[in-house]
Amino acid sequence: MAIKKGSDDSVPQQENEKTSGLTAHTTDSTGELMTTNHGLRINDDQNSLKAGERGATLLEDFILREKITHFDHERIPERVVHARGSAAHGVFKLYEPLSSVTKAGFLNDTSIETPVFVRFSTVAGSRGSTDLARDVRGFAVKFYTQEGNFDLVGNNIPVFFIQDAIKFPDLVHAVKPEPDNEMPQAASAHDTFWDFISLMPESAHMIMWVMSDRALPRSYRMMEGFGVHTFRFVNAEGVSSFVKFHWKPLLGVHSVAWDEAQKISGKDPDFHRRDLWDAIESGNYPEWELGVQIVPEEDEFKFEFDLLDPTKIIPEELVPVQRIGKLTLNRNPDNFFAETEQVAFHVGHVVPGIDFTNDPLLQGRLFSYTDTQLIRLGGPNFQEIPINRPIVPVHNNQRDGYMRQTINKGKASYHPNTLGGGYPAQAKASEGGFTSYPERIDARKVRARSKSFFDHFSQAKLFFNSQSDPEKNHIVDALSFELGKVKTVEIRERMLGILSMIDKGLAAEVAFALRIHVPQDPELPVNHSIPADGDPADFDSLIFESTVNISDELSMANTPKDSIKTRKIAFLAADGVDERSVTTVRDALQSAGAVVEIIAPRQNYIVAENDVQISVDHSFLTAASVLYDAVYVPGGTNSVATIEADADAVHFLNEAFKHCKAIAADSAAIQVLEATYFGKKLPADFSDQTVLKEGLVVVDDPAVLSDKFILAVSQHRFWEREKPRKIPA
Ligand code: HDE
Repeated sequence: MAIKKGSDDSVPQQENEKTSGLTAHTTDSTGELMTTNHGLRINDDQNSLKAGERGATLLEDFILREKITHFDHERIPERVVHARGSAAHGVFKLYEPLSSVTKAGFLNDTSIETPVFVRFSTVAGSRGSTDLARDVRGFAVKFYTQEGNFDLVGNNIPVFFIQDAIKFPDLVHAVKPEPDNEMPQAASAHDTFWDFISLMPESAHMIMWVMSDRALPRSYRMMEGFGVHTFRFVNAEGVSSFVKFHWKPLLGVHSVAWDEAQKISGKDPDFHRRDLWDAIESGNYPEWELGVQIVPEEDEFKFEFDLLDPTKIIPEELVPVQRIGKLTLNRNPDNFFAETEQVAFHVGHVVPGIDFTNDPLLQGRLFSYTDTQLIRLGGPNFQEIPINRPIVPVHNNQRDGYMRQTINKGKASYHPNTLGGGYPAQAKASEGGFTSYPERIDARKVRARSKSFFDHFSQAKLFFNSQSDPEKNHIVDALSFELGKVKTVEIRERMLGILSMIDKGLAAEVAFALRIHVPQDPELPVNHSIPADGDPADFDSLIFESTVNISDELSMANTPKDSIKTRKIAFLAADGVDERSVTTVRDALQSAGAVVEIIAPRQNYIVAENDVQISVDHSFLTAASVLYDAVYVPGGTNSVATIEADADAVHFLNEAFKHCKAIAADSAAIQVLEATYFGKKLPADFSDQTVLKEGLVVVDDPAVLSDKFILAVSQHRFWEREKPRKIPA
């Protein structure tokens, strides 16, 4: 929508419907003539102005200079953390009013569809780094509510490495590439990270999550989100309760294998970005339910952990998650830079009914986000960039600054005033004016941490104990990999000491891989970030008893596995393929919501046994097993012979087997499976049991095969296959 000339609004308003795709500065050049930035029509965009055809370029060429100058300034500083990200527009719809706990308008009115913009990210890597780094994922949601923007700036892991904001720069310096040689990119497997972590026992719980497969999501669409901190809800009567926010993906929580993640990083470093984009373009809109855990204010001290400690979860066994509404992402951005890069989130963007607690990490974040936008977006007017604007009008006496867009009318830019009629006026609470929750604070000023924050291990144990055996093995492997990349032996040993406080078996297995000893009877580690005059004894870790020993929600093994929607399935075929063996299975998989791609030795098409042409999506050169969820080999004598003899096709299957994916073959193609590494181990008969345990399906009737294959793909992975633990690919 164009800026309204003569409008009374002081800020140019964008369409009230954020979802309509039109924002104040949206432009579409279709059918338009080219102009300079000042509207002059350009006659020649191919040649600079010269003194003669072969002559020197003239300084006079203002068109050339304008174009090059703009280009020279195209980059802005990337985010200090979370630089690599992808985003989408969508809507949030509430199921039931939450008036008993919060007065937030968008959590009370079920008829409102609140527009949202969601940005997912990795933390450590640069803007151009791989999506598949072992890392926490950012999950930042901007709700454009009728009461202003509410930003839920969370992660896909419910706890954090540190308890106090003052340690954040240290954590980030430690995980970023090392400062002398800027290596490694987007990776925590190096000395400075583990040096820091091994001195910070408070990170133990988070480390368990980051070393688990949670740090390797299959898709942004298949990961949970968490607000991490305990926030406050406040209702219309002023009664407050504590709240933890959760996002639960409707497709379940799924991950890839570490070997796979590393290979995807080479084959398609945009894997998550592409997956999100493609899903939305094809109408498979990603969905999450918003969940809340509510704790009445009087129960603040009821738990064995401190609600203000961001290294702790509230186990769902103690406080269930109520699902209160649904988030649907239904539109890709029009312009990556204008929207995804320039969006500015801030934990301090709240609406009446949502407030903060004294979590010391949250308190520090309340400072950081505006501060970072000032440098990243170049000044104090970043809230005027279309993606950051609220859908409600903005009226205040803030003025000027770099790149100011708003043309404020009138003389009065101060309050109180009479020249402006006293406007803009303050809003009473009954008019939606924000009032802070009047929490009582009466304390001495200290630099200290509550003893209730000193239990660093009970929830790390809870997480580890709640994992399935394959998940535990993956944590052992991840730690063996990460510490195996650490060169300083003392750091490895110190970490083993920490791991032994979590689980002796875990420490022993990692020690075995590193071929060093777990320190004998290690003392509870001291937190080395103590004040200069502090007594280390005052900073000793404690171990509290957890009232919950196993929490089912913490294991991805318990996630829903009832759908193959949007799963990508590769068909390996060549000329001479049996057309029915392709189309019957393809139709069945597609009707169950999967995406099928045909991969052949060459691009474009293959010719089936019956001379029908079948289009090809990729050749073995442009596709890779790691980019698919499952593989199928159809029948047809010549196709089977070609695939069996093609080393890339056999490698494709070997990798799919190694990464524990469902594999199916028409029984007329069994010789292709026999040509693989795992061919030697094929079970004699492929019963339903085989499907369930091994994920291998070989049947001669394509219709029967489809049913069994769908069941296998919905299981996501058959990690039990890893038992022998040595599968080459
Ligand atoms: Fe952030 N964080 N953070 N963070 N964070 C940023 O803000 C910071 C923390 C999170 O997609 C920065 O605009 C401090 C926890 C996400 O644009 C910066 C502390 C959690 C994103 C910043 C934390 C997060 C950021 C960098 C410790 C999970 C990406 C660029 C006190 C609950 C948002 C920017 C997006 C981004 C500071 C800790 C989540 C520098 C000081 C805990 C998802 O302001």
